Amino acid sequence: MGSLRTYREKRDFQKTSEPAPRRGSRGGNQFVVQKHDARRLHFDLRLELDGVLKSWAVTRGPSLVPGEKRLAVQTEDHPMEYLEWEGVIPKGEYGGGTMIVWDRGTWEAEGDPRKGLVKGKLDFSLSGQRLKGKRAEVVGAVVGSSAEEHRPMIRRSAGQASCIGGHLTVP
Ligand SMILES: [Mn+2]
Repeated sequence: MGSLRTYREKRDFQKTSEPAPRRGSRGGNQFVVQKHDARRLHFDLRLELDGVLKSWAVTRGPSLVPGEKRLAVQTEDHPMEYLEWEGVIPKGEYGGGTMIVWDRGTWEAEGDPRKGLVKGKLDFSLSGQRLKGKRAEVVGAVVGSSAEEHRPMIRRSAGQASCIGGHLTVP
């Protein structure tokens, strides 16, 4: 079950233009990948689950190389409004920098994603604008169990790198 408490605690909504947290409807399976030009450029992967966006910061950009690993660090759950949020977080605030939506679409878990998150292993595919179709399908494995733990995610499908923008290797 997701919680937006940490998201709220980390931010001053008088200062940041990010959305104040509200829980969304529970049935969806949308995802967003945002490009976040913060202190260090990274990508944020967010998967809708139970009315919140489960989130990971991916410290390097998408890779076109099947099997290549990307480090992903789980961050606090984000509110549904973040699916379309773009803007500039003021310097000095948490996550200060520019955020743009890099890709959006739907995701599909293999098996029960709640169990997967507890176990620290989440297999899924993405179907977005950049990351779309069978060839661009991305399957990720999240390893680790604590929120603070670094979670390497590995692209396990052998899809071809033919889509526009490449695939995320996953995140
Ligand atoms: Mn970020």
